[in-house]
Amino acid sequence: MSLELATAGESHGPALVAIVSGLPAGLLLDRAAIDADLRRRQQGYGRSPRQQIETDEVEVYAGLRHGRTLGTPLALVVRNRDHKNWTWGMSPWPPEGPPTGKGKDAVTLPRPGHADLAGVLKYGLADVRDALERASARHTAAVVAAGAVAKALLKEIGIEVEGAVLGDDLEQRVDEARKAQDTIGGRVDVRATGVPPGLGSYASRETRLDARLAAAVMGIQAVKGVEIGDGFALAGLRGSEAHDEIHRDEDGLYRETNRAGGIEAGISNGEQIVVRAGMKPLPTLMKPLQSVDLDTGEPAEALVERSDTAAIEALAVVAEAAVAFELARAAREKFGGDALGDFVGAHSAYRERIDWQPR
Ligand code: EPS
Repeated sequence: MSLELATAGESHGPALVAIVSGLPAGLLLDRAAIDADLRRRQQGYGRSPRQQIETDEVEVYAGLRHGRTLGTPLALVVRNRDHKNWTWGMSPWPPEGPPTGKGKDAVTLPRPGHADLAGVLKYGLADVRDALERASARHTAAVVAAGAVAKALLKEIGIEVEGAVLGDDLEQRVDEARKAQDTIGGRVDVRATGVPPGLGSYASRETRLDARLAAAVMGIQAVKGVEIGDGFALAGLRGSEAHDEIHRDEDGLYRETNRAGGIEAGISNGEQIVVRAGMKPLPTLMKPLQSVDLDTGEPAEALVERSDTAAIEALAVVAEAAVAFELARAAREKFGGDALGDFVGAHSAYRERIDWQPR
């Protein structure tokens, strides 16, 4: 059984869409819990005025009846309220009437660090907007909606996932950057508890849980680095300092340290899963960097438009969702089942076989 996520949607188009397939039937979803995660994603310090326009809420178009999954593809939609200001500029069909509203003028000033230049070259576009709209981190609302569903599934087998910002000087850094008309990045970590040993496999690169989690988190806009556990710091240690010794007491096997971040050889080992991510500073600058006007070929300053100073708190929520979805995928592969009870039952039987309980 394979849990999959497909998303679609542009930043200022009508809506974002997420289709989650491979869920078992009978999972109870809580609309308020999904909406609460969507709100958490929007509320971080340093976000753009766009967040005052949006109040993200999930709508469900398929796969759910009376709050329970049907075991069929679940179709989630998050509308872009801002689309009303872009109805001409982002009309899916050829717009009627003269150009009006936002997005009516072509963007030709690519921002260093954004998708703008690589996107227009790759796809042969005349308007940078055709590249930046899908590349926008607005997309992460769809990931968070799907992640909330994954968290509901994981909860059924006792797994909890939580993301947090690393460093406590966030607000000061945001204030200073905003004053300087600049932007910042930052670091987050995501911890998953209750993950049994045995998710993922060393059999191949595609099945390794660490590789899969790294890809899931690296796939989030603006992420430039991912670590599992102590990650890069392990490279500077000796083996005797780096590895987590194995002990046993009356409750079973355990480790006193968790430098491996809960994964050895691509398989969860029963310890807390720890994934860290580093985010680059956001590329839309109020004091723009040097660029080239793609229309004239002349030097020009990059595009300036409404943007965030920081989105690091949002990243903590999005990375939590991405990690939850990947763990749920790995759990679906291991425990299978068309009905929720089959899935939960297989997990219980497996735990009994390996005599493991979360600490
Ligand atoms: C983004 C630019 C900004 C952000 C957006 C991501 O959008 P706008 O140009 O509409 O102000 O607000 O993030 C969101 C809308 C969101 O919901 O997270 C970008 O260029 O990536």
